[in-house]
Amino acid sequence: MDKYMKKQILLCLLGCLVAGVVRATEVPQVANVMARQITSLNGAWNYIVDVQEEGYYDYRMNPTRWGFFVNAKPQRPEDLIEYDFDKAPTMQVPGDWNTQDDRLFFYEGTVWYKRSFEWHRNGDHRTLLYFGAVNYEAHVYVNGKLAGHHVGGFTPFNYDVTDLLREGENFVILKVDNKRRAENVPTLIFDWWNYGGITRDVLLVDVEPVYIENYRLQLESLEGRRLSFSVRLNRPEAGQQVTLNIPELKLKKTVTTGPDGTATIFMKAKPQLWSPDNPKLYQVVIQRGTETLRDEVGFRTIEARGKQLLLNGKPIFLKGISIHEEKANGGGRANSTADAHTLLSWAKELGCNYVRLAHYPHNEYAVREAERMGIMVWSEIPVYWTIAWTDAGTYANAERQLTDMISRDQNRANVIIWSIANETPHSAQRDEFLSRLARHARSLDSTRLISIAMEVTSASNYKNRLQDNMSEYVDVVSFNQYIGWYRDVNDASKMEWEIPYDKPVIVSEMGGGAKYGLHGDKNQRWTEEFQENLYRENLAMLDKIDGLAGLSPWILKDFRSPRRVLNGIQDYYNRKGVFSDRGEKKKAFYVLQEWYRTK
Ligand code: GCB
Repeated sequence: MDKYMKKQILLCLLGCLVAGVVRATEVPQVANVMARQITSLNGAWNYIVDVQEEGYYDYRMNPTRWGFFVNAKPQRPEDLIEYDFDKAPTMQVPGDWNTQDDRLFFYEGTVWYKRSFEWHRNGDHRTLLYFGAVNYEAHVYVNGKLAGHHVGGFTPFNYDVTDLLREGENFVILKVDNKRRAENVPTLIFDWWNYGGITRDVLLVDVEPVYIENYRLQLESLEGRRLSFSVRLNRPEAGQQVTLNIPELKLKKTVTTGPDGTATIFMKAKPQLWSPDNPKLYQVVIQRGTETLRDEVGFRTIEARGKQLLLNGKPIFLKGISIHEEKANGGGRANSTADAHTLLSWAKELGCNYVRLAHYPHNEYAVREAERMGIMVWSEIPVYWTIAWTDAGTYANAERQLTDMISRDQNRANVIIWSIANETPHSAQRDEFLSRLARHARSLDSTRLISIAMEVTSASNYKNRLQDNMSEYVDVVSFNQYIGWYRDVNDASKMEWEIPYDKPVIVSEMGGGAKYGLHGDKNQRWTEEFQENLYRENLAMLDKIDGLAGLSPWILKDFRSPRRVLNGIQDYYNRKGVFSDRGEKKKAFYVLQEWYRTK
């Protein structure tokens, strides 16, 4: 053994002693991940479908130390190992499993994923393993060791895996489980496809020991055009200098972090304001030593004044449409700028300046593409229907999803509303849960509006009155209503609305189903004419709502749902799209387009 090797071994032993057991740690989400030093682990991953979780539990249902995550290989000819990732088929990551393997179309359960990768130490740098989203529950293993466990299918998470990595070849294995459970968020029932798998990007992120974890750059107020910039390092380190540079504004400022590793600065500037008519974004460069992050940031204000919504101080009407994160043609989870662009172009053609990204945080590409296209966004977490209101773990899970959604998108000028729930049944426990969430959202971000999709499901004497204890916690009062579909047909013209709150009103859903190409009388359900008439009657009714500030009908495109079983019509699609699942326009599209022309 030469001297050099001896030294290496000694160092290694010392490292192990200091670190105790070698392990990974979950670290707060790194913001603006695409601007970092990244290596993509997207592509073909081997997978094993594990219906009974044989790769995790032994035959007495105890978690086994010899699970699939160790990636065992026979050492001798007589060795018994009943799985082999390298002989298993592959699927594309990111991507849902349901549309990549016919056998998995309806599957809800566990699938194991594995891929190998090369890694080389980069001085004292750290390596984070980042997932854009995994639906729903993920156990992540690196070289056979648990890196971490995550629940929640639509938000990013990352682990510092440096201490689990070795020079050269490494492997990462995931156990992904999308079984529905009562205490999950969303819970057992929800009206969309439970696409399972590693549905968003997987990246290795190379960071220095100290790095910029997140930052926030925004317009504080229109008066005096004050910008604020705050930055947070990954650890409480004082004296770090961070420079913000916005060349087009000739603005360059340096801040020094305090003992908690954060710094904030206010400055005067006169940026052009971001708006749907002029979605102006500025190139921004943030630097700390040798670390450089680039971003595109827009500046605007959004506020509610009485029943008015003001963008940059001027009243605005939100001409919207709701969207699920499903590919434009043929379905499957969407996860690319191109996917987003197609859907958002359809919304634009409809005349939209706004979209409701339902019912969970969509991928970052979609939010950014909407921002470039001048489309405002309502972003929400899947606190949907019958959540387990009294379960502490459920609350913690919802709060975590809310936190991660906000920390990912807090610099997006187009995101104007955080919504924390959809159509939840009233009760004291639900009020407690939702008011806590609303307060939490406000504590994280006081610059955007908070809403909840409430509901009105009946009216006495045709008088619809919105009544919800949560109204005092929101800035914008929103509700879903289905007159003409779940409620009486053809009585929209008789309906009156009373919304007893001095806040802007958004109708967050309305609509009805139609099968593209099915024609008939306007009273015949499932025909395009029925849906067209429903839109006509509803839009005329909405015009009479005092304080109506926006609308996001349900929905842009037919989307997959296991609850929609009517043969020959639904075939596991919710047919309320104004586009079919293949992107064909239904008649209702033109009614809505015409109405938006007048707004
Ligand atoms: C709703 C839900 C939405 C459903 C829709 C429907 O109120 O918010 O998720 O898909 O109704 O089609 O019933």
